[in-house]
Amino acid sequence: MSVLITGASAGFGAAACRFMVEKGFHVIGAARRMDKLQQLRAELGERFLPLAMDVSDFTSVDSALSGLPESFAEIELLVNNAGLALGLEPAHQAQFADWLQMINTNIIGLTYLTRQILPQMVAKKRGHIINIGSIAGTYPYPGGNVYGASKAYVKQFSRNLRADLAGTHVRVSNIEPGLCGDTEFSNVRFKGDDERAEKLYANVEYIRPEDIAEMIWWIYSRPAHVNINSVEVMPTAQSCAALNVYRE
Ligand code: NDP
Ligand code: 8X3
Repeated sequence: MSVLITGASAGFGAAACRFMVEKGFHVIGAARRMDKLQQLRAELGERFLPLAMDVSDFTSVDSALSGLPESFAEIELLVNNAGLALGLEPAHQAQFADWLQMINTNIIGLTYLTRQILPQMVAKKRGHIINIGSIAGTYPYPGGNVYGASKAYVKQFSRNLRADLAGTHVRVSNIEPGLCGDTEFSNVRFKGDDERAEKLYANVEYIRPEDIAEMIWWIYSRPAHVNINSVEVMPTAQSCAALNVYRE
């Protein structure tokens, strides 16, 4: 019995791998950067399997899944965490290539991996898929355009999976975090402008990857008859502002 966590080379994914290995699981950590995953392997030992996988590439996903060692092959929990935001420009100025990469990763990648893993869960009548959505999937903000839309997909896909999986005992949950620091999220979004990324977290008690890792564990470790559909979580310092009115 194993746990497969995508986006394991940084942020939430790496923290979740640490947490689940500590809880005694065999954990597969998937990402594109194998050097980062190998570092995690050195830290976590043989209960951690580093797996090179680009979730946006079907061939990469298929070949990664095909060679799993026996002790990792039976996946009990899939954490669809790999994802990214690129840019914060308004829609008419955004790079279309950025939009495509977000769609291919946050939507297509998550959907393909889910489709590949689900049959083994349904056949065993057990399993759990935890998707990592975002508050951006619910609350629009300037520059959130395709990123927010991709997370709205994750929200509705999660709900529809619940509908399809009725009676299979397979659980599906969606975690929707707000501002979380100590990850590479904003460094990636701002394409290496680390100063801009850093400013976003200045003087804010943000959520940390370990908080999300603990949430994953909590959701998974509820009794089998309890399905946490979704968890929306923000730092206490973050809340909703009034709707914008533009005045000429
Ligand atoms: P990080 O940038 O720290 O981590 C993202 C991870 O996704 C990396 O391990 C990266 O690995 C992996 N990844 C990106 N693209 C691919 C791909 N094509 N194939 C495989 N792996 C990929 O970000 P976070 O930990 O903050 O974010 C994790 C998830 O949480 C994302 O889905 C994000 O949208 C979501 N989220 C983040 C929030 C935040 O404020 N930080 C808030 C709400 C949601 P590699 O580059 O090695 O492939
Ligand atoms: C990440 C949170 O608010 O930057 O999903 O979109 S936010």
